[in-house]
Amino acid sequence: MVELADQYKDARDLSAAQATNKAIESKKITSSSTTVSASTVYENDNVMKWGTLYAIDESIRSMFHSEWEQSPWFMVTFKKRFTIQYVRIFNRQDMLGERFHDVAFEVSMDDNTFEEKGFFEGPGMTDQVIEILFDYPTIGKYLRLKITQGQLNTLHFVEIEIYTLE
Ligand SMILES: [Ca+2]
Repeated sequence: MVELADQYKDARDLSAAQATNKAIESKKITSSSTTVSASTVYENDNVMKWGTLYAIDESIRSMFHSEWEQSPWFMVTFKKRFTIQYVRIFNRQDMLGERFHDVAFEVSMDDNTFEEKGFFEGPGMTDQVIEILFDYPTIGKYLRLKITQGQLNTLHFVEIEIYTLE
């Protein structure tokens, strides 16, 4: 695993490489290839306002928001196995971006055994775009984000994008 500063550097290097080298081709997983779930949804499961689908609706005006709990999580289930290259999170836009902290990015083949492949210590900043470059190769069918520190947390962000090698 690399430090955050290195991850940003790597992400920039990656973008530069992609611009000049077509051999490195990453592809965004489309929402039609995924289902999304979470430990909880804010305001007593108010999915119309805070539901998991708002994390993948390609709008930064809508947000997924969990309840307050110790280790809230959000999970993306793919229709098939992918080699995940990096994940981009669009943090909350209006305020309270610091609530996104100590987030483990875990990958699984079977929804049973998860392995941590990236970590964002944070705390995040409001309106921040966070990119987590995964160890290579990271192959999986499930991707889970989970807050791992503290007693009372809520997990929220406006959008998640997952990029894979095909
Ligand atoms: Ca959204």
